[in-house]
Amino acid sequence: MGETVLTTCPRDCYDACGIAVTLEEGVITNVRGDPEHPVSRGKLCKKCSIAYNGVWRDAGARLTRPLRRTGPRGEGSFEPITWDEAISTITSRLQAIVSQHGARTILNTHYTGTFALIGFHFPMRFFNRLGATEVNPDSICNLAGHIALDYVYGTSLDGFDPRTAKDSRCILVWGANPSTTAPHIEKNWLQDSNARVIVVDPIRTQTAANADLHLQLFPGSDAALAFGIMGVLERDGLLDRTFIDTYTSGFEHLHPVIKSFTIEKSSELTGVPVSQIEELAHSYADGPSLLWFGQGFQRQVRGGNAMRACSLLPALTGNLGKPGAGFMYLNGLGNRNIDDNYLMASHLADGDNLSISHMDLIEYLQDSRRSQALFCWNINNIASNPDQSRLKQALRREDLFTVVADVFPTDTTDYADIILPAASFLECDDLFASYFDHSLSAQVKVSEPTGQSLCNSDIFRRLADAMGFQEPELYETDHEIIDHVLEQSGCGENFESLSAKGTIYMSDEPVVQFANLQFPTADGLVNLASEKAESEGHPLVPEPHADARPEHGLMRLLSPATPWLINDSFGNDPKIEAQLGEATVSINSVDAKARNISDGQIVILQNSTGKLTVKLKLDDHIPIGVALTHKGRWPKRQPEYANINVLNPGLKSDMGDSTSVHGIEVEIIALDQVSARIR
Ligand SMILES: Nc1nc2c(c(=O)[nH]1)N[C@H]1C(S)=C(S)[C@@H](COP(=O)(O)OP(=O)(O)OC[C@H]3O[C@@H](n4cnc5c(=O)[nH]c(N)nc54)[C@H](O)[C@@H]3O)O[C@H]1N2
Ligand SMILES: Nc1nc2c(c(=O)[nH]1)N[C@H]1C(S)=C(S)[C@@H](COP(=O)(O)OP(=O)(O)OC[C@H]3O[C@@H](n4cnc5c(=O)[nH]c(N)nc54)[C@H](O)[C@@H]3O)O[C@H]1N2
Ligand code: SF4
Ligand SMILES: [Mo]
Repeated sequence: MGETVLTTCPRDCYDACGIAVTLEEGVITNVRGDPEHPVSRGKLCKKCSIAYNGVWRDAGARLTRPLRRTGPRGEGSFEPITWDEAISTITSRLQAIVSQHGARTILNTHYTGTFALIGFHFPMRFFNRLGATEVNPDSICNLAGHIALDYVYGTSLDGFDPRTAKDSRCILVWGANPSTTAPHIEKNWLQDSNARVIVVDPIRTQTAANADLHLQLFPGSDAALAFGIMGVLERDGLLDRTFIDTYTSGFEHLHPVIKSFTIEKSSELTGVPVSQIEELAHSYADGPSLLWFGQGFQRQVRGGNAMRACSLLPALTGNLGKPGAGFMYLNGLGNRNIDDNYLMASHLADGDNLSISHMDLIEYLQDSRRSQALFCWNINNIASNPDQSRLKQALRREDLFTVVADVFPTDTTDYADIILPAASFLECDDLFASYFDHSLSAQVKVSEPTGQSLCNSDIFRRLADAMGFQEPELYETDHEIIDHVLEQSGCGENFESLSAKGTIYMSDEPVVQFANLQFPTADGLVNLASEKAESEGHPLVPEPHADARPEHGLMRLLSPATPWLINDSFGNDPKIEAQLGEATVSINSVDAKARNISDGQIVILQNSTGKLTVKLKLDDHIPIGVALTHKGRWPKRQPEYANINVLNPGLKSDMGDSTSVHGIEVEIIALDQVSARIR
């Protein structure tokens, strides 16, 4: 009989599944779900069952040694070097850059390759000390929504405890697609609940299809829908006046906007029938109701305004501060009494460290006065960032020194001067804190790092040492950090006891969100109107906005998650690639007919940013004017060396200069029509 070790999946996923790894004589033979884990209940998602027993355990597919580039940037020609050579090459170059150009010209890009606490945060200690410019990680994902919620509630990271759903009569899922992005939560929580489930999404996702009611609005019209709902609440006497008077401020500014916007206008702008807007308003007001804000709907040009408008609903209906009520965007570390400033040693930054948006990365890379070096770790920028062709071009700059740390040889590592091999989550001890609930889990090392790969923290300890940095925070060991975090959290576990359990909850009973009805805003109330927002260039109250529909035959292109990939991770697993098949775009047959294209045909998606060849699929559940594809393929494994981000102009949303990737517009043309044009 083999040995079983419990650990946790550290991907950027709501589920945070418990994993049981089986070993025979110290060798991993199987990676599967932990039967005792409350979310995964013995099963991993299909992508992880394949990849964790496939490419993640295939030493031949991994980066196993530090590498130095030998050919042109992007070509992928490298030679192995020792860690000492790699570290000394990097530090001598960084030291020269710091003295000649300043540390700010070193750009630090990173995101959620691993979302484990140390693997995600510890390298920031090095960059904070260095004084590098951070490319704000959330600006490629969810920053607009964070800022919006902050204006209204003073926090975006204090979400509901999902266990409170046992007291809910209604669960409203707004712009999230758990059937894909949180498959176990969809099955074991959402479908399992007795509450009425309502979904707001332009796509008839499986979550929407399973729901009791699906409002299929046009992308970018969420604020108009939210104001339509507010109109019904007002008209039908469903506003909770006592709650509004006691716990909110600014209603006098909001009320005229609600009154001046009609439900019919909301229906016209969103494409949602009046009856459905009324039905949603009545079900939601008849709480207790939960509201789950996904990250999809704020990736729009006015995504911040949309989040702000939707986030008024809990306060206007008194769906706060009681069991079964509340909202959730993301649950932050504070719910576990964990301080991310400690994890990142934020105090090592001298207060002057620059932060820029991913939407501005290319502009910085094109300017040698603003960028001399680029670090990429926990991120595959070429696959996930906007404006892929221009990004590749920018990375070819001869005098830009690029260092990439990854587990696999990605498109981005192909552009590195030095590649550093990172160990996988199966090879490092760490902790994991779910962003959907209030749990805390152990990530347990089950095997030695493959080849010469190192955990992220070890890589940056070595770099700090070679740079001659003295601060003790840079050398705190993983186990010292784990012990400190567990103690601060007050969970009563040490790493050994937590590892034996896998996952624990911080309390036995569900936590009531905002139980004391005090909000961390300036006045302690829910800010229906926000002077802070106004002082930062936004309207005092959110607006009932809807984006203009695309014109001149263009279509709105959405590229959310696929069930087969997690961002761009797993895009190199052959079995997963076989499941994905060739890249497709799905549209309504009405749109296909108007363009004289048919199911299965090869088409070109194009706009002023780029073009991509894909196969057409017809799906009459997709609204007219909308096209659906998915994110995450590895460009270099595609026939045109490009994925969907080759079409992404990188427009900024209204808050935080954040991504508006779901605001892309494209023309769709049949391949033979294109060649006819060329001839
Ligand atoms: N078109 C389009 N583009 C999008 C989106 C979209 O919806 N549509 N979504 C956006 C969103 S929401 C996000 S969050 C971003 C995500 O974009 P990324 O952060 O680039 O995606 P990931 O796949 O999470 O992780 C990136 C890399 O981390 C590596 N990695 C894994 N574990 C480790 C580790 O322990 N150490 C190191 N050093 N590396 C590791 C993986 O191998 C992978 O190459 O993409 C964005 N891009
Ligand atoms: N399988 C899988 N799981 C993942 C990921 C993955 O790549 N694959 N990525 C992870 C990451 S990084 C993140 S950020 C989360 C995100 O997970 P979610 O919060 O679920 O967000 P998305 O899947 O990006 O988009 C959710 C939905 O938003 C819809 N949407 C797009 N535009 C609009 C709009 O204007 N209004 C409304 N109401 N809806 C709109 C899309 O149709 C989509 O169904 O998922 C995580 N989980
Ligand atoms: S990616 Fe998500 S669903 Fe899949 S095993 Fe990891 S945590 Fe679970
Ligand atoms: Mo994300």
